Amino acid sequence: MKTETILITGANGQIGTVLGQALRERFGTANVLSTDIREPAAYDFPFETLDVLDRNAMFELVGSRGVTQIYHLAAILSAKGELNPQWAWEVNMSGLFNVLEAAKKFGCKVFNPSSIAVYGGETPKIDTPQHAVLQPQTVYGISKVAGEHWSNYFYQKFGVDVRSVRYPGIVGYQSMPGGGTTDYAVDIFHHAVRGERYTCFLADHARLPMMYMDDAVRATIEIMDAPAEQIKIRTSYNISGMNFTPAEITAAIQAEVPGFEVAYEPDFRQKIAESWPENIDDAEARADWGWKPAYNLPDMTRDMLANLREMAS
Ligand code: NAD
Ligand code: AKB
Repeated sequence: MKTETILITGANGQIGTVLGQALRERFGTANVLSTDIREPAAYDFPFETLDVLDRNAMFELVGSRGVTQIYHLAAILSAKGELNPQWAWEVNMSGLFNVLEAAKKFGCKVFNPSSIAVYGGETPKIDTPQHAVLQPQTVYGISKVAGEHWSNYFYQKFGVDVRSVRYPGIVGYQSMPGGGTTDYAVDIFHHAVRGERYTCFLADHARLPMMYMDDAVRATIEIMDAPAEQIKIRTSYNISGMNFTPAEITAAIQAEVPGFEVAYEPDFRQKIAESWPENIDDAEARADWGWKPAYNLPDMTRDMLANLREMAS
């Protein structure tokens, strides 16, 4: 087991819940400090309440615990961000600044996730290349573009070892999503397992890049593990898993759950989905640090249903 001292921000969210467990298995429970503004309902691992906007509290924790790696997951996602843009900007930008400044002061390595939400406007939507035009249409996307560039700046100017991937929509059974446009792809499974009809807030044809949680956690650990010279992009790497429409994921679930019904009532999130790529090209991540996804839509569907059924029994 490697000796690192880890701090996770936003650890009580969709990804942090699962990544935190993976990091505890890898580095030892005592060496991973989970933090969030919300305390988990129940936990048996080190946890502290931390608002990422509280710079003094963050510096105190990072310094006093001898933190060597920060996984910065605290953020306001796309749909929630559109409902309160100034709050989203403040949390996403000032929170990141506090992490980068703490990393600079205490010599930490940082994981700062970005998103497919950096794309929009004139960006090609099919096989969107790594170095495409970035014209995000949401405050969340704007904050992710700015955050990518600030990460690169701290790397170039101060040598802070910041690494990042542009996650697609993440689907997992272990935790619920926190206010994004891709959340439907988790909700739909919970309805299917409960035997309920699902009303989807995106249109049936809204194709988006997606990834199973296992792949997302593995990508995070692999990019953080890679030798520094292999990380040639210090803004953020495209990583691809799968892509599907609501109609396609419905059909995949119906193959396992006959009679499952879905209705479509697109709301404001449909416009956000329309601004994002349908699938992205991740050639650089594959070439530089060996990224390769393991799950496709049928594999993910079977695994989601099996795990949710087991959790319900
Ligand atoms: P989430 O919304 O599920 O969790 C975010 C967590 O941050 C929440 O637990 C929330 O309580 C916490 N938080 C909010 N404000 C805070 C503050 N001021 N101080 C401390 N904590 C605060 O998000 P997630 O899906 O787990 O996403 C984690 C990261 O991955 C984010 O940067 C997000 O942009 C990125 N990402 C996620 C997805 C996805 O599909 N889940 C896709 C692309 C990128
Ligand atoms: C969201 O929908 O906001 C996130 C993301 C793709 O960044 N899941």
